[in-house]
Amino acid sequence: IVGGWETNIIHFPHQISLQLGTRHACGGAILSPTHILTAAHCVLEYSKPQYYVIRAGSSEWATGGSYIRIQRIVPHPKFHQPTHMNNDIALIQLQQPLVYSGNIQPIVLAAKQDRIQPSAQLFVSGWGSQSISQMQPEKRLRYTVVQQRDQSQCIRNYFGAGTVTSSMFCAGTPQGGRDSCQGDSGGPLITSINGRMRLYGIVSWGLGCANAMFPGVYTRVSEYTDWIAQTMTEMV
Ligand code: 4AZ
Repeated sequence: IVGGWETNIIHFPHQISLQLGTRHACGGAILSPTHILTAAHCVLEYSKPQYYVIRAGSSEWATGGSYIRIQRIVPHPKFHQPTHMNNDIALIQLQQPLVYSGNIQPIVLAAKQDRIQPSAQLFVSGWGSQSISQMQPEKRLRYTVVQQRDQSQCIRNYFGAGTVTSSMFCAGTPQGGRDSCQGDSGGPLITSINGRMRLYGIVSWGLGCANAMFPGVYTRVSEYTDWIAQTMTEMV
């Protein structure tokens, strides 16, 4: 997270750290006691579930909370990273159910018809780096506040560098300076919809971090509610 603040997991109890071996790899969001939502590009390299664990309920990715193994990974069937980043979404099933507490809570998905104001505050959180040159994740959870950027402007800005589709949205600030960054991928972007916090985006990609011209690009969660519901049912 660039241009944000340290926080406590109690304020983002849906946030998890997805780890490869003992290293933080990506973020994720709790949907149910046994289901985590993350980005497909986070689980593509080593899609064998036995290589992964998650940590929930801790402000520090390396210690505390609940440390749980993964049973199954289902990347979106139409994710093809070599071509582009479209459909960058994956479901993870845990071996043991999470026990909910103040530090461990599910987040409800934004619904298909949900619309947000351009001025809506979007909260993105994670252990990712505070600058593009930082190689290690942060020890403690951080967050920042961004706004959705104009879709056609974002498509134009990324022209030649990447394809922003209608299943993605861009978020940042007019001046730049606030963004998700390396290590935040797969993590949650939440916002208040009709007075309730909803999962609106998944950290997916971007050119560098916190550049006003190149805002963060997020998977538009509301495009995938059917796939998520159906896949969760099939996973049980
Ligand atoms: C990454 O490499 C990454 N600024 C995550 C988010 C963004 C860029 C890169 C968005 O995981």
